[in-house]
Formats: sequence, C-alpha cells, structure tokens
Amino acid sequence: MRQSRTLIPTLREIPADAEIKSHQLLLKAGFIRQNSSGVYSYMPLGRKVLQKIEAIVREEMDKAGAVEMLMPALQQAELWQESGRWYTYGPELMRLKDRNQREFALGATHEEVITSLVRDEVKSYKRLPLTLYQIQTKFRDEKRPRFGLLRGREFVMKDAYSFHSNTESLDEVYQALFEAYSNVFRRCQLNFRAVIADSGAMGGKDTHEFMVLSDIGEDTIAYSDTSDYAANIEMAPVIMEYTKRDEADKELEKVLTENKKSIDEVSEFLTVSPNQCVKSLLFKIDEQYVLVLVRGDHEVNDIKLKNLFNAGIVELASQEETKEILSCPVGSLGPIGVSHVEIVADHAVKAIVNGVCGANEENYHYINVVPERDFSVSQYADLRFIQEGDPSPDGQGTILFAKGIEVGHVFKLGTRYSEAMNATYLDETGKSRPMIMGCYGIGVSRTLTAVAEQYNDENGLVWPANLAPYQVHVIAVNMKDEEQVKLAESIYTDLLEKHYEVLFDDRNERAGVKFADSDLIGLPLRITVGKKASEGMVEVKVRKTGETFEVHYEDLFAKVTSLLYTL
Ligand code: 9G3
Repeated sequence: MRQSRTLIPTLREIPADAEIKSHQLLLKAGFIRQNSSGVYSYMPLGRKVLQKIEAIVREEMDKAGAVEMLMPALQQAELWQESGRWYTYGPELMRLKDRNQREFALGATHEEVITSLVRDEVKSYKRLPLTLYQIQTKFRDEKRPRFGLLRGREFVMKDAYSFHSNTESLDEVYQALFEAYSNVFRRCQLNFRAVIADSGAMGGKDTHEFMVLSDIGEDTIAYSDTSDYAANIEMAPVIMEYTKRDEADKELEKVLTENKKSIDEVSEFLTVSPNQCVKSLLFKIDEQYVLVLVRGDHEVNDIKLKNLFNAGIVELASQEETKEILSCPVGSLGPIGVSHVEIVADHAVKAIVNGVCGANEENYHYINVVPERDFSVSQYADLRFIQEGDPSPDGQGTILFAKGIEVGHVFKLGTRYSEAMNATYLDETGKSRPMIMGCYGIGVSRTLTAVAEQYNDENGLVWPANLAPYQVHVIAVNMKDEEQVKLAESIYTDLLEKHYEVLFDDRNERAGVKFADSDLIGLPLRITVGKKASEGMVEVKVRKTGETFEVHYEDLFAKVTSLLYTL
C-alpha cells in the first residue's frame, strides 16, 4: 500500500481526553477516530488489525466445531419481552421504533435472537449439539464510555451459542471453546488468565472470564501465589477458618464515642484493632432492608450478598433510609436490639470476642460485645471480599491481586432462555425437553486495545508480527532522489510479488517525519532506502529491538524472511 494513497492521519500531540496508553497511541497513530462518545471509526490501519484478530478467532472457533453465521443487530422487542429482559434492562439497552412505531432493540447480545431461531429450526435431539457463532457489532449505551475501544457504546464481539440435549455435551463444548479461547489469546501474544467468574444475571453455574493482565484493567483478579487458581474477586470464596480469642466474655457496656464514626476512628479511640470491631451496613435487597455485618477490617462483597438472596438488585441504603429504618445515622449502627430488620453476618464476625459495635444511638458504641450472646443473626455466610494474604480457595498458597481487562467470557447457561422462550426438542423417547445452552463471547475490539496496551514503547506502537497491519514499512528518505526512488520502488514491487504485506512511505515528507510516523505505527520491520541507494545498500530495522542491519538489495529478502520468522 502506498502511504500517499491511503489515510493514516498521525498526530503530533497526544489527545487530551485519552487517559490510557493504547487509546492515546491508537488515536495518535491514526488507527481509530472517535465519532461520538464511545463510538469509533476504524481507520485503514485499525481495520487491518481488527481483521487479523477476527481471522484468528474464526480459525479457532471453526477448529472447535462452531459454525459461523450472522444475526441481525435490529432485534424486535417481542423476543426480549418473551425472555423478560425487555423489562429488566435499563437505559443501557438501546431501543428504537420503526416507521410503524414497532419497538426494537439494537443488539447488545443475541441470546433471544439465536434461541428463537433455533427454536424454529431444530426439533430433534439428533440435530444436537449445535454451536453457532457470529462476529458482529454490539450496542450498549454505557453510562461512562472510557478508554477508547475498551468500553465503547458500539463494539465488535464474537458471540457463540451452543445447544445440547444433555449436560455432558455442554461440558464438552464448553471445554472445547475454553481451549479455543486460550489459543486465540495466546496467538494474540496476550498475557492472560482464565479466571472463575460470577454468572451474574445470566443464570447458570460454571462461567469463566478471560482476563488480560494490565494495570489499567477494570477487574480485579484474586490468584494463588503457588497454584493456577484464579478468580474474579467478585466471586472468589473465602475458606478461612476463624478461631475465637481465648478470653473470658466480659460484661457488655455502652460507651460515649463523641463524633467517632468510621471503624478507624472508633477502633483508635477505644484502642482496639479493627478486627475486633463489627462493621454494620444497611442494604436494600430487592426492596427488602437487611443489616449486613462484617468484621471491621473486611469489606462487604455485594455480589456474594446478591447470590445469597438470589436477588436482582442489591444496593447500600441511603443515609435517609438508614435513619428512617434504624432511627440512627450511619457510623453508630449495630445489631444489638435490632429485631425489625433481618441481620446476616460474614463468618468472621462469629469469632469476635469482647468486640465493639455501634449502639444504634448517635455517638455511642458497645464494648465487650459477644456475638450470639448480645445479638443473633438469621445466618452466617461468606459475605466478604477476599483479601491479599488470605489462603487460596484451592487450599494451595495465598492470594495476591492483579488488575485485568476482560476480553472473553464463557457461560454454561442451562435452560434459562430455552425455558423462557420454549425452545424445546424431542428426545429419544419422543418427550419434549428444553434445550440446554451455553454462550461464549470474545471482545474483538477490546482485544485489539489490549494488544496495543501491552505492546508499545516511548516511540509508539510495537505490533506483534502476526497482528501488525503490514509486515514491512519501506521508506524512501528523499523522494526527490531518483536513485532512492528507483530502488525503493523495486523493493516495494518485489516484496509484494513475494506476498509480503508492505506499507510504502512514498510521501514528500521530511525524513524525520517519516521515521517518527514509522515508529508510531509500529510495523515489525522497516527498510530504509537512503544515501547508500547508489551502492544498492539499504538499512533494515527491527521495531521491537531497535536492531539495524546494513543489507545489500540482493540479500534483502532472505534477511526480511529470517527476521520476520523470529518476530
Ligand atoms: C443487555 C445489555 C448489556 C448486557 C447484556 C444484555 C452483558 C448481557 C451478558 C452477556 C452474556 C453473554 C453472549 C456472548 C457472551 C456474553 N451486558 N450481558 O446479556 F441488554 Cl444492554 O452478554 N452474551
């Protein structure tokens, strides 16, 4: 491709509103351009990388036995009303009306569409298992689009759906796609982990997320320092056994704690450690108020709370609600004497002896609190976030944290959609049964960003050779020098004939601009045709290492081939 013929609008300055490296560089190097908040154009170079990632995804999905198709982005509301999600999703689901005022959603995902399609076309167990996938644009009206393609309102997803007559078959396909995903992210040269995840609103039980380790990742991974255990912190179970302190129960006492509200203020004032305190928080769980107790040095895990109550909505009660329900402000809340609100506690609370908790009276706390003597709870459960240093849930090693970018997510859905939408098949005995389903997503545009985030240096992007928009960047230093142009043109033509992917900088720009743009775009190899063109000598430079080689034109292709092979 001649640079004078394509569109690569590189920028000299870093765009102000781009916070992370990949977003800055993809804008600066002319790979993407923003149309509106969270909505982007893929410029020619960006499109080429996207295509390479899609090609890897297709190869691995096809190898795993999935069949590609393409579903509509325009989804009639009736399908979402059948599954019930028309009513449970809020403004994130983009909705519109057609000319006859009929309601549609722009596809955020395709469980409803694929289930209605398979429901109509598949009747017998003989046609199962069936795994269909597509690579398509998804629409989600994110409240705060950010980080460029990482959290956009329109993005490219590969989404697959599998249909089964039994759970063993689902397990097989889940495993096959789990391996396919590992192959995809390995081939994209990404440092990733498959982590145990929470199925959230999707129902079903098993689910894994594929996380690329990155400091700018929005998810936190809890992983073991000795085994391969890794889980999204949202669901990582705490297996700690808590032992009571060996101390006689003391008499309960109410003390004045003037203006001491937070655990730190109270524990310091009363000279006890936070792990001697009971932290009480009022939650609203599907409109029901619940007082949740955790140890002072722990945090309530709202996902675990949601799963415990099998709830749809879990949120912290406001100050006003707290005052109204417990007639006491946040900061002096406690379980003692509370009988009109359900109380649940994390396991760690039960082991507290002679502890501290709020007295449900402003500026007062209780000391010498003994759980089960001074208050009781409806149940003790694992309700806290796992912390660094906790024992790994698999019993091997201790937990460390890392930040991750979610690039893939695989779910065992069960019959959540097939029952809601009556997608049934006739089994061997002729009995009608709901199909068992799995669903599997890869964020293709998000994967592109994760690669850019992992592969860059102070001069720009440094694409892995198999993902770069082109393999070789040919630069003629001075387009007014006939010798240089002649040699550069023949190198360009010869490389194309040998089926290399070549970007030829034939612009009438100063050498400095050409080299800066070349470093920014980040193709794996650069061939510079400069002063020594008259002797047939050119310079080959490896972008990743900065290594340069003086090569005679005759030896050039062998050099390019051997270098590309190592990248
Ligand atoms: C919506 C909106 C946002 C959503 C969803 C639906 C996430 C939604 C979960 C999934 C599950 C799997 C198939 C590919 C793999 C992931 N955000 N999810 O269902 F209407 Cl606005 O998408 N879908």
